[in-house]
Order: sequence, then C-alpha cells, then structure tokens
Amino acid sequence: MKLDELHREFFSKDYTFMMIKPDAVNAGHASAILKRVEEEGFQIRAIKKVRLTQRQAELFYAVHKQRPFYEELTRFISSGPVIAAVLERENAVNHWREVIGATDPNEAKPNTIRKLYGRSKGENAVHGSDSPENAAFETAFFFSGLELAGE
Ligand code: 3AN
Repeated sequence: MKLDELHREFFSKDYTFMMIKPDAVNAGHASAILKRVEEEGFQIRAIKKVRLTQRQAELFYAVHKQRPFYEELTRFISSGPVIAAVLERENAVNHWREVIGATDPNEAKPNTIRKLYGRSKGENAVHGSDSPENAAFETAFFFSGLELAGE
C-alpha cells in the first residue's frame, strides 16, 4: 500500500498539516490557536508537542533549501518546541491557509492567526501546508501510521 492510500483510508475528508511555531508556543498562544482550529470546523486527528533538532528542521523544510532565509528558518524552528497537528475538514488546505493569512503578518488580513499572533515573516506563529501533496509529506514526516490509526 502506498502512503497516500493509507492516508485516504484514515481520513474521510481532506486534511492538512499545521504547526504552531516556537514564537507562538513560547508566548502562550497555543490554546487560543487550537480553539480557533475547532471554531473553523477542523477536527484534530493527531497532535504532538516536539522540539526539532536543526537537522530535522532542515529536512522538513528541504524544499526551501535554496531560499536565502533557509538557515534562519531552520534555526528558528528548532529554537523551541512546536505543536504539530493534522487537521481534517472539507477543503482543508485552502481553508487553513485563509485562516492563517499571508506569510508576512503586516500583510495578513484582520483576524487571521498571523495578523493576531505573528511578529515577522519568519516568526509568524503558524505553518500550513500549501498543497495536498505537501500535506501528505508533512503529515508523514511528523506522524507514523501507528499514530494516525491508533485508538
Ligand atoms: P508560507 O508559510 O506562508 O507558505 P513560504 O512558503 O514563503 O510561506 O515560506 C516558508 C517559511 O519560511 C514560512 N513559514 C516563513 O515563516 C519562512 N519565511 C518566509 N520568508 C521569510 C523571510 N524573509 N525571512 C525569514 N523566514 C521567512
């Protein structure tokens, strides 16, 4: 069975991967962000708090390897614990990206999570997958089949 077949077996709707970044965890915004997740109609299918090593962060963000902020980004993401979760909902990827808002909190719409809790382009409180393919990769990076399918 391919990984995407396992995911299809586990989820009945679309899903996305989200992460509350170290800035928001450290500032005590995690519970407000998770409340918003539920208010937006997402079901939290898996969740964990974990501190990545810089090497693990480099692998997670490998698609951004050539970007000038790669080193800064991976150093920041590994600077403290993150809360990673898999969220299920219709149109999950697009809806979560609307809820979090633009990468730069200054450009994010009112009431988006990055507008409310972000500080800068790097320290912008949350992550959201940008496509169903990346949601599958990111989910598999953080959560095993055992964790997804456990009772
Ligand atoms: P998004 O997370 O909105 O899809 P991307 O794909 O442009 O944004 O960037 C990936 C990650 O890199 C973002 N989560 C963001 O925090 C970080 N990032 C983007 N631009 C910068 C920057 N100029 N300086 C530091 N970090 C950045």
